[in-house]
Amino acid sequence: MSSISGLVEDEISSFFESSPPLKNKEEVVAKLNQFIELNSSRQDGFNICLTGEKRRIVCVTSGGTTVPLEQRCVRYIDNFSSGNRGAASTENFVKAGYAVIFLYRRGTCQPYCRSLPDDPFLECFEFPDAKNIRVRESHSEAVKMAVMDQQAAVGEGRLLKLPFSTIYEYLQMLREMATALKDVGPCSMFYLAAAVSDFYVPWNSMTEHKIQSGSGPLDIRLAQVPKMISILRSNWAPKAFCVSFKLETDSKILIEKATKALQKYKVHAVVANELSTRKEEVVVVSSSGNVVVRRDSDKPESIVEDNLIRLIVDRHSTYIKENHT
Ligand code: 9Z3
Repeated sequence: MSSISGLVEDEISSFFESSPPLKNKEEVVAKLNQFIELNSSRQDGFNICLTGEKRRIVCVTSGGTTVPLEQRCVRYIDNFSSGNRGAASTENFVKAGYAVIFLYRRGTCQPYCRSLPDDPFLECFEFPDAKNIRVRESHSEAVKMAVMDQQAAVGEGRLLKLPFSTIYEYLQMLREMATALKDVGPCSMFYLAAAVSDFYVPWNSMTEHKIQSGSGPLDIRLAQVPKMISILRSNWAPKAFCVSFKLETDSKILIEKATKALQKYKVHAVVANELSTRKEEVVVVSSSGNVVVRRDSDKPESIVEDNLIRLIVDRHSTYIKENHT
């Protein structure tokens, strides 16, 4: 594995040095280590594992990162992502036997909640009388499945959910996660579906208080966020299987950009998707060629992640076989 250039490394170091430290770092690290320890000691119930293989652990990132404009943040720039891809992928990874660390943007879509209405708390319940509360018949199956599946995943120690909001929190948490997973080696995977800001306001050059409107139009200079995938691949977790995503709105440049990302960041696959069709189809770009993955349109319940995760799990199995020591 060729290491990244000194310049990129300097940019990355200075990004972290100037970031506001994670508020709950000890708690995050403790939860991560406990989850990883629990799952690395398990070989049970993993229907796709190879003989003697430990339980696989995937880190799924989901939702968009925010870029604060003020240190005491009132305004921020956001990145589009509902979190649907990450949540649906998490469900499929758990189903395939993986333990999942779900690193998600606060307030975005959660695993097992896709069949619930937008405001489940207010829409799913009714009061037959003043003393009782019950689930409406129309939502009972969806609520039952959501609660049971989520509780089973968490109860079996297969799902750890960690929230972020800002680009600073996201990248620091990703680094903690990669460092914690380093020893899991080829059985670990990074599935980077979060929509990560390309531009940000460096903390040191950010105003502390709310920007005032009295001084006329606002000029903001955004710096480029250093691409962390390269250091994740070369230093943080070089043995992990790594899947990144490429989002474009212009389908004409999508595959070319995804292919460039594959080569530049040396990830194992890039999932290319176009904004308007992302729920129907994606293209998995890798060194073994490009595969179009579609939702089964003849099955109304089918989602593209069912077929996508099947393919990714398959690729991960091959990777483990090739790198098993
Ligand atoms: C994706 O491309 C995801 O598939 C979506 C999912 C964000 C489109 P939703 O959350 O949508 O289901 O609504 N994620 C990665 C987007 C991204 O920021 N990629 C970077 C890029 O394209 C590389 S890290 O340059």
